[in-house]
Amino acid sequence: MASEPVSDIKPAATAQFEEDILRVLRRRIGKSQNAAKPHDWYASAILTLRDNIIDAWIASTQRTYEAGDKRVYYLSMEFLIGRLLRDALSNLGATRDMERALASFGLDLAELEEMEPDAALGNGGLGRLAACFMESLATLDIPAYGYGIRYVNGMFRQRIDDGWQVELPETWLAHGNCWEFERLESTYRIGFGGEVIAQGEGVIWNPAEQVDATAVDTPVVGWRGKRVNTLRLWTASPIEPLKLDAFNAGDHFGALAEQVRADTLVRVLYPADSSPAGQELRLRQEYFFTAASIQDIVRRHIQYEGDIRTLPDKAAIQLNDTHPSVAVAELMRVLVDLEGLDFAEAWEICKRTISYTNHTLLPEALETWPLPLFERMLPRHMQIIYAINSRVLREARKAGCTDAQISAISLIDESGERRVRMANLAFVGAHSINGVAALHTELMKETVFADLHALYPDRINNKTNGVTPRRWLQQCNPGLVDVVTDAIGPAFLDDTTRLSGLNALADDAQLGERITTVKRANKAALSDHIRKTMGIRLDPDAMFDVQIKRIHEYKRQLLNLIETVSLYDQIRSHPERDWVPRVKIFGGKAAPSYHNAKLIIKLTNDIARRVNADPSVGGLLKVVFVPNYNVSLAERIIPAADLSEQISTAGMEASGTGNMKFALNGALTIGTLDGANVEIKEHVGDDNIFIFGLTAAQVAAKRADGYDPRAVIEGSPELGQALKAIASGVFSPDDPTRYEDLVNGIYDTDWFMCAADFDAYAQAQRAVDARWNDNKSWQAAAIRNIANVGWFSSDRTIAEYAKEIWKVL
Ligand code: 26Q
Repeated sequence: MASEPVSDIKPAATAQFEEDILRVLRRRIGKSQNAAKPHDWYASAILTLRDNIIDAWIASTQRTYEAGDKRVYYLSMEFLIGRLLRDALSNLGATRDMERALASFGLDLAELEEMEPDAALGNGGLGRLAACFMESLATLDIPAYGYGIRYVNGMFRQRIDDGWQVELPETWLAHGNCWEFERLESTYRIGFGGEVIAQGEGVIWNPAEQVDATAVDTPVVGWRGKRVNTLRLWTASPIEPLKLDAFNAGDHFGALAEQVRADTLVRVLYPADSSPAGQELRLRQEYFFTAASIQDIVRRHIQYEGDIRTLPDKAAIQLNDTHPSVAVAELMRVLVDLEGLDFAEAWEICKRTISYTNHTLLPEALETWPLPLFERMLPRHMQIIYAINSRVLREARKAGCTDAQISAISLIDESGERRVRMANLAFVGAHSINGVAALHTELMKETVFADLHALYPDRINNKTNGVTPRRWLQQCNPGLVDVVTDAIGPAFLDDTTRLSGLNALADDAQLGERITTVKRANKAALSDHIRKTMGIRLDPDAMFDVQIKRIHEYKRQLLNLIETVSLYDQIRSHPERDWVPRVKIFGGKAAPSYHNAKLIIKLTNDIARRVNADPSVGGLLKVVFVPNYNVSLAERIIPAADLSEQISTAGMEASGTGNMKFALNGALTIGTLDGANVEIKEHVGDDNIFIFGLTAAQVAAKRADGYDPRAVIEGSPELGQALKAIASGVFSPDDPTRYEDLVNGIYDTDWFMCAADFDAYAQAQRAVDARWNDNKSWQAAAIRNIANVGWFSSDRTIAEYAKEIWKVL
């Protein structure tokens, strides 16, 4: 890495690593140097590095304790971490020493890095944001714990069979996990079901069923090793693992039933990231990890401070979406039932401690639970929710709310089968509710939270997302780091806004060439990888046009595909024009139950098969669907992208964070005025981004006025032709009607307005071509992107949370 000195003299640290690796290999892995297999070396390297981390970790904890600092608790059902070896090495400045130490045994660090499984304990944006935040919290030296679930099976592995997605379990723990520490002493009992009985002044909850939650800790190293924080993931175990009398009586399965129940709780991540699966197990998971986390927080506070009343001064609890919303009721239960506070005082403590981040406006994604299910599983919490609701609705009445407003504010949705609204619960129980991009936050105030916002106008605030520049620039694109360091010095490594120094050099032809050379090398490396893994040959001199993200109709992969088909048509009709050679790269997983998303994957592969085999496009167009898109693949693909597709229907993508990663690595964005694209445009300047299509307000107006997609299609011959080709089976001769319904959906409803935005999108793509042909101008735009997106570092985001919400900076 550019930031580390290169020296021929073997530094002490290298020699120390060599010695330590051999000792670990022998004493902890139980292998001699001769007998060691690659995985043994891999484990030795991680354990050796881990030993280096532990001292800083203990020191960080000690420092917080002695200073009596306030701690941040980030509660999230998902942490999409990816690999940790390169991250930890780089943040500790130990990459070179480890590389040299391993080389002395004839080993290649890069090869060992590839052996590490991705920790994929998340679906997509929300989980990856939690991972970036954990790294930035440590970097900013903020004492923090991430709390989540140690899923045995994380996000499923995606295989493509005959073009279709097939889901396979991801077994990231199959060879153990070198990074984690089980903390048996941090075990809490978690109850479910049963009944609530009155006792004296208060009540007692007698759960019908209990499991133990045990902490498993992973250290999180900040940049330059400043601080090491803890990611604490809960695992479940039965209180009575084996019912021996049942076993002895011959009921071998029944004897193990509790073990199975506990295992099931933490077995698998729900692979849905929008329409919430309403399953009982999901609610059990939510309560399990939330209750364990709240107990741990309260236990720590009382141990250090002695007085539960000072909790808000020493603890800030951030809820990552509504998945841990039950924390509001659980904290109230602990304060009132276990700590003996009166309800009013507990309520103030709860609100001052908790804050909530919203990540979606899609109505179908807002979490609600059937009231009977909630009451059966968490009877005491249901009582507390009723009590909170009556306080809140009285406040609303006093403030002059109408009946309609009251029913919108209520924690219970009474419109059909009664349901508990988790977003309303989080909102009323928190002192801060934030959106994740400026537009998203404004829409929160105008739409889903309008009535709650009117009642509590000071609570909603914006914290535009960010990404960690360590993983998403320094580690994934060392070539670019070298060039930038040569150009403006290394200050940007500690403060990404210093990348702005590049603005003065945007028209420097030499810098432009050097950045192009790095991009070319990254594209060649990606092409190599795709050739080896998929057998497809790509031309690294073509434009790499990339859309990688979860497959969702609102993200409009379909719009991209329709335009691809249209381009294919035009290349064939006008082979004489000087088309820009393009590689269209797609990647992303579909929720297993999301029919149209799976169909879109199949369509991508059907188009790819046809286009890639057509000699008449003469290599001007290639289409690739990269299977099993995950964090590690993102680290390969993003540095190799020229064009970043961020084309969601305006108003629907809360923020996006991929958009930031691409721009930071010098890709230009083609996108709508949605989510953080709006702010990226403001930072990079209108001339350095390709914005097209309806605004959020126009989308809303069109829907209100009655949108007629059929009329739009009739007015756009290119669109009509492409749709006809797809619908008539040009790409699916084996099953000509495969895409009939999908295309009919566009003619009849087109909820996501692909038709409405098609012409503008196609036109923007031709503007992209024109800019690409002006090489100097493209290079300057790429430099201005890199120079001006330093603001989208998660360090900036976390500093804002810390100052404005948590009050810890
Ligand atoms: C809820 C209940 C039951 C089952 C699943 C879920 C569930 C799980 C995950 C609902 C939503 C999610 C994930 C949402 C998500 O990733 N949202 C994204 O968050 C990013 C970080 O803020 C934003 O950048 C994206 O715009 C937003 O889509």
